Amino acid sequence: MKTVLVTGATSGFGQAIAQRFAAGGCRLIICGRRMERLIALQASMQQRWSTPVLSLCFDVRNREATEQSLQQVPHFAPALDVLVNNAGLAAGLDPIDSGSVDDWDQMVDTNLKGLLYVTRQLLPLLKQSSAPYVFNIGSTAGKYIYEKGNVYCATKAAVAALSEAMRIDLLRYGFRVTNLQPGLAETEFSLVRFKGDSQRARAVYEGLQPLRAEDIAELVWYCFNLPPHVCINEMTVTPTAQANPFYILRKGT
Ligand code: NDP
Ligand code: 8X3
Repeated sequence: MKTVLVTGATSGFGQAIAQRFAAGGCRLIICGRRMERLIALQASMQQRWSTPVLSLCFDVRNREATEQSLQQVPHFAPALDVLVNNAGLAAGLDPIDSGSVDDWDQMVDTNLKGLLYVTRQLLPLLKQSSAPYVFNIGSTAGKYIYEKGNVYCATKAAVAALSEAMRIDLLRYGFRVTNLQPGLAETEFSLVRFKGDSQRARAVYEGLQPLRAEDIAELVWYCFNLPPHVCINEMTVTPTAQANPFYILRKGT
């Protein structure tokens, strides 16, 4: 039985990815800050697929809490086969000369430093796997810098750089590392970015069929199930109605 750890499993991509691996017969470690959601997801996966689940509630920005929580993993499983670095967010959408420094801190500390804390702590356990795999959830925002995306785009460009760095530095250990870069996907992402403004969040997806969290989960599952000698380095996926962040076909336009 393979063991899979997903950060940001309380919502969106992370939740769908955890469910996909659970349905596929894996053992799951699910992480996030919202304990009640972790409990609900754990219960539903145990009930539907008899999945062994460990729930870890911590904030990836808190290095000490992250390290302490992840110390439980070796007691749950002797090796870790898959790490999905998914926890992340965009906070705000403002020009660089008026953006909130608190928003910048939150994005850098979560999307970049949090990913590093989690990965560093889990690498020894991943090395125990016969086929270790790291998925980093990047974004089209890391490929194409758009107006007011500044710091969010920079963190996702950094995720691309770190994915390549992992493939290089971990080459000798047989790691597969994929940077999965989605475009517009309807999750809680925009609600978080616009700090609860649901009208503004809804407008992001108006007039087009966005990606669903389940689409992303299916792609992760596909990559994972390729023969172990095949490593997809990068995967960029958009809704069919989105060529890139600048060309989007919306009904009525
Ligand atoms: P959601 O807001 O639905 O999910 C984000 C997840 O990240 C939640 O489970 C949240 O859990 C977790 N998270 C956020 N901050 C922290 C933190 N400090 N510590 C621990 N966990 C945290 O958004 P998505 O599913 O869309 O986003 C998942 C990833 O995909 C992100 O990295 C995002 O940047 C990326 N992405 C999203 C796209 C989209 O259009 N939706 C497109 C491209 C990339 P909790 O609040 O419980 O801590
Ligand atoms: C999320 C996609 O285009 O809103 O990373 O930045 S986008």
